[in-house]
Amino acid sequence: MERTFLAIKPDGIQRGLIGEIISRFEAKGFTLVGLKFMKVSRELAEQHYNIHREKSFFTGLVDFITSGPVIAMVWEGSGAIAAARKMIGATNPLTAEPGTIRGDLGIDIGRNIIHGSDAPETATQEISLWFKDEELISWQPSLISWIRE
Ligand code: DAT
Ligand code: MG
Repeated sequence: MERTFLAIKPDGIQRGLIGEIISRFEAKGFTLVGLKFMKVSRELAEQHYNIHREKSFFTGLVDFITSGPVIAMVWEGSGAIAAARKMIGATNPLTAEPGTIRGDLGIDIGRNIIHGSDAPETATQEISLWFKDEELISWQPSLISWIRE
């Protein structure tokens, strides 16, 4: 079963979108296996966005992600990584499709509400960067047979 790392960014928290966002992944049928409400250190933010270290927007991105609390989550399900990316939508909310989180709820690339792992390798890396093993809970929702054949 595939796991992906998702984080509701400070703008999503400030705008009161926690419930709206979590509801979408619950309704889809993915299983929540880890969640924490946390203030992100500069060190964690820089590690998380290490791939963008040389980009012009890197400092602004780290400033933004450390500017207020975030919700870090791990969700599980078949195809969860790619499906969550689809549900999140394109990086720029202005061009993200309606029906996606960014397309429905955002406007600005620097305020795009949510992060999602982009591939199996990054999902594994990000989950271990943000969560200790004991913070992840393996469980079977009792209605799973109505979601998965
Ligand atoms: P995504 O979050 O869709 O995976 P990414 O990995 O390319 O996008 O970039 C990480 C974050 O950096 C993105 O969510 C918002 C910010 N960002 C990306 N490109 C940007 C740009 N051209 N200007 C400002 N911020 C940008
Ligand atoms: Mg990315």
